[in-house]
Amino acid sequence: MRLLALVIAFGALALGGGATARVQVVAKEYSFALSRTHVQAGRAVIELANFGQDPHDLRLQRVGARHIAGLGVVAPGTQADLSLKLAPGRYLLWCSVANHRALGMRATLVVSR
Ligand SMILES: [Cu+2]
Repeated sequence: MRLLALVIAFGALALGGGATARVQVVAKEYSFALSRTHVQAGRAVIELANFGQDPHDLRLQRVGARHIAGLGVVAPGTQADLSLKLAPGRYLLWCSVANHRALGMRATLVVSR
């Protein structure tokens, strides 16, 4: 019963206005696959999960903005979370290790208001 109450409370939170969007980025040699490519503006947690055999990192930049956010290198078989606030726009995500971006480790995330 207590568990059910918790589940309901969590569901209400997830539907509420201040919900945090979660996006998982699966990194492999050499691709970035996003669990979702559209989120609402606001708080977000982006998880970089390294399913590959080499270290990878994450860079994220809103098109037209100068600031680049990101995560340091994540070892194979591990993951890391980046918490941030996303303004509406189009974001480019990529791995900045060596030439991984050119090899295909890039993706686009659209943030709507
Ligand atoms: Cu990489």
